[in-house]
Amino acid sequence: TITLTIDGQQVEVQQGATLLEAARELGIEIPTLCYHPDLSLHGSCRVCVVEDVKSGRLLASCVSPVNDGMEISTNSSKARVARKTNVELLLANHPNDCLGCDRNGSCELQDITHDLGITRVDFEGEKRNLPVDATGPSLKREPNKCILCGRCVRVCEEVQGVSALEFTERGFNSIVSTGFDLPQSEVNCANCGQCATVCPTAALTEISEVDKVWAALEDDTKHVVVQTAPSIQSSLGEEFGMEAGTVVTGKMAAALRRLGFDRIFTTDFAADLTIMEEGNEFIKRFKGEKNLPHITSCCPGWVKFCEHNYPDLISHLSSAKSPMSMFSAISKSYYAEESDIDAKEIYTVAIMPCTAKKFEKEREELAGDTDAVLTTRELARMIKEVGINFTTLADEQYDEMLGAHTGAGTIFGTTGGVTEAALRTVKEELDGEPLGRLGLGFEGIQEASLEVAGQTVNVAIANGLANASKLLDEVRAGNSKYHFIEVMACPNGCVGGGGQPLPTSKEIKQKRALGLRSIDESDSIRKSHENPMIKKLYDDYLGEPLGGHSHHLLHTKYQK
Ligand code: HC1
Ligand code: SF4
Repeated sequence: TITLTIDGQQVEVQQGATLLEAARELGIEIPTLCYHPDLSLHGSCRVCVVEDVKSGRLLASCVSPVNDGMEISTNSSKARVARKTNVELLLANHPNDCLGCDRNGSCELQDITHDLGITRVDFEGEKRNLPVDATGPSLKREPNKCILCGRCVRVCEEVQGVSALEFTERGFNSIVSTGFDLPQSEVNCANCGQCATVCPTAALTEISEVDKVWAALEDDTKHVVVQTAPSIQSSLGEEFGMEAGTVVTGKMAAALRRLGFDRIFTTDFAADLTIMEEGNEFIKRFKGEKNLPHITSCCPGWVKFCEHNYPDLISHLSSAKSPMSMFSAISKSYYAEESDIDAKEIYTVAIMPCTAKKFEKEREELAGDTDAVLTTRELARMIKEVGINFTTLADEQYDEMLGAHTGAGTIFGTTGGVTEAALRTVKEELDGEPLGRLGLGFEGIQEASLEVAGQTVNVAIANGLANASKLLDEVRAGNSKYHFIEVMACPNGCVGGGGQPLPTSKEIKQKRALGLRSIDESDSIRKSHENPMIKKLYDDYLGEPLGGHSHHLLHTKYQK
């Protein structure tokens, strides 16, 4: 270990620790911008400078390793002036439109400016006037707001293995852009939005559909149904100051009703439906030893990544539509008929933790299913706009029919959940025995083996696209031992989605995941095939899983 002094307090840390980590051990908060706990170190913004008292040198604390006997001051006047100057230089060429900015209130540059007591900027910087890329469908890129921290570049390369973003040009003209400066919608971007979750400013944000949804709600000719994705139940509260992982399902239902939605339903219902279709599809493939490993397809960022990078493996993807798209298809067919509403009047809004769901909605194979997708953050904006006091709302229930859910559908929102939900149904269907505990955690790749009807089933779960590639390379090479692979594009699954509340980190995502697990554990029905409304849907309308009616409504194709 290494012993050093920071602001007069002695601290002992492991060799190789950084000054930033050592200071945090002592509870000393040094501001940072380019640093992100889940990414590699960069050290470019120099907002985290501290003074090495013996040499008088300024060190970027996020990248400087500790040395024995060091004396560090985080708040000497030299360190404070340097830190302030570095932030003022960033502000000198930053647009001054905080009031109307998407990240007003959640911008890290704004927070640091405030915390450092910067009330005016004395440097007259030249402002950039670069075009905004809002060609969509998921993300808006506003280079004028970029502070070149490189977090988006790093997450896209290190966590996703996509490398759709890069630094281009030099000096004052440096920007983060796509290859050949093409619109983000025309490159290999998966639309996952991880870049937007690590961006400290509004240089990367989702394309908002809030105005479209307000217009639908105000249109008397439309019957507006809303579905809420599984993972939102344990994250939406963060937007209102609640602890990550707090279950707010009841408050969310109440808020949606106050916003004027005609029916409040849940994607959890459709997740159960996906299990019925996809579970039976897997059983068919497993028995026939065809297209194995079976790979899940409910995550649109993953599907896009697969289409770009592994088009040769598309036959392994489940043909089942995602729960979101299944829900929308059922809302405009079965629900419309049962409720005696003209399907053309039904407007389906999906609240998703995800930016890629905006892309999924626009896919030509799924055209007409979902009318609007709002991220968790966009829903929070609507709730705030009308002044609903979210934290004091009394719990309300989902509406009947497409509001019926199980614990299996709920855990879809966290890594491993789709696999566990599928196996609960598959195992019972094949050998009549309930599934034991899979004991899944949070690692980027997890695996499990289980005995089903006298045969071994090997499953693997990947979250984050770089991890998915490792499993996919084995499949391509013909040496994968797995029968079932779950892929979620975002770290930790949908709880870590690109549309979730900010800021975010591994710890926050894990708390959200535990929130979902707690819903499952306390649910009286925990298996998709036991959802009473799912049974009724098959009895009254669909017939059987993988039947003709299901195939037409609930399955899709992919593009090579
Ligand atoms: Fe997801 Fe899914 S779990 S993809 O992470 O299969 O977005 O929450 O809604 O469709 O159910 C997202 C979450 C979500 C779908 C389901
Ligand atoms: Fe990369 Fe995902 Fe951002 Fe696209 S959305 S640039 S894939 S991080």
